[in-house]
Amino acid sequence: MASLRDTLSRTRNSVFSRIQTALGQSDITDETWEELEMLLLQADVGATTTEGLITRLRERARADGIVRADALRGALKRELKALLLSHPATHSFASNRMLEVIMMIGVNGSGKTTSIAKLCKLYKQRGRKVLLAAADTFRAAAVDQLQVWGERNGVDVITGPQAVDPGAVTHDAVMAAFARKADLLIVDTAGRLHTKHNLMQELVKIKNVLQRTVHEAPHQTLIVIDAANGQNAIAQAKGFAQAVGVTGAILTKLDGTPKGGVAFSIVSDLGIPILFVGTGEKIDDIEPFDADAFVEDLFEA
Ligand SMILES: Nc1nc2c(ncn2[C@@H]2O[C@H](COP(=O)(O)OP(=O)(O)O)[C@@H](O)[C@H]2O)c(=O)[nH]1
Ligand SMILES: [Mg+2]
Repeated sequence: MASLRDTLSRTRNSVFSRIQTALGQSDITDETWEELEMLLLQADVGATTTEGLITRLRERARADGIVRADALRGALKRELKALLLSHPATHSFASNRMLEVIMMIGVNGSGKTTSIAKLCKLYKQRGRKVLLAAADTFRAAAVDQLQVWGERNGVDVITGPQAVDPGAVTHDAVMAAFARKADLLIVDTAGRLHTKHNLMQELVKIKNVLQRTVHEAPHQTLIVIDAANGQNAIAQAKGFAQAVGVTGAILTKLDGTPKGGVAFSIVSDLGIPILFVGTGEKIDDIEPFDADAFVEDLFEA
């Protein structure tokens, strides 16, 4: 199982270690701020979030009388942690609900189905009775993929014939969840249709089915974000959030990208917590997001 520290190595080596160097043993000059800004942008922290960070850091430096660049390191770490903790993740592995429903959304290839398999195992290990709904009916392969993961996890997957209305599959899955006394239903959805508008309409339909059939559902709507998509992913996520609302994010593929700084943009620009990070392709390659460890691992030499 890949550790978070290993996973972040590309982001750390390509950007955050250079931030350490930029905040070296010299006095703070305009160049210090410019370089810091450039590096944060390179890590896909995003323009608005970077600007906010720099402003707060400048204020802190002024207030604390910080003149040496290396003295900014601690202040920067504190600001980054505070940013992530502004929307803290709550990991409710236990639930008092008769049936909890998680709806997974995100663009094609972001890692929805893989993340569902990983979550399925995590929740099952914690004693939950999990059922999966294959509501990505657009591609037959997507249904097969979920079924394979379901079998490996010993969990039932509710499917329909191909090209069936995903709302109908969702409805069947809810009924099956009640009948089989499952206490967690995870709904897989499509990430691409003929047009984007159709996709959003389809997601709204799935959500409506859940709202009609289960009290206060969906209890979580998680957007799966491929870290390698960087700032593009933020723009896409805004579209999803507008259509169906989003309560949290799963940040995948941190292992292969220098764009891990997008985590800060997710929390700050989208205003949602990151619940889990994907650290590889295997079933155990997932970790609950820990803001403190994330920032420490980014800077650790
Ligand atoms: N390296 C890495 N690959 C991942 C991760 N999560 C998913 N993938 C890979 O990304 C590809 C697309 O994943 P999939 O779950 O099918 O995406 P979906 O279209 O959103 O359902 C697959 O090859 C996965 O193995 C991750 O955290 N790290
Ligand atoms: Mg999929």
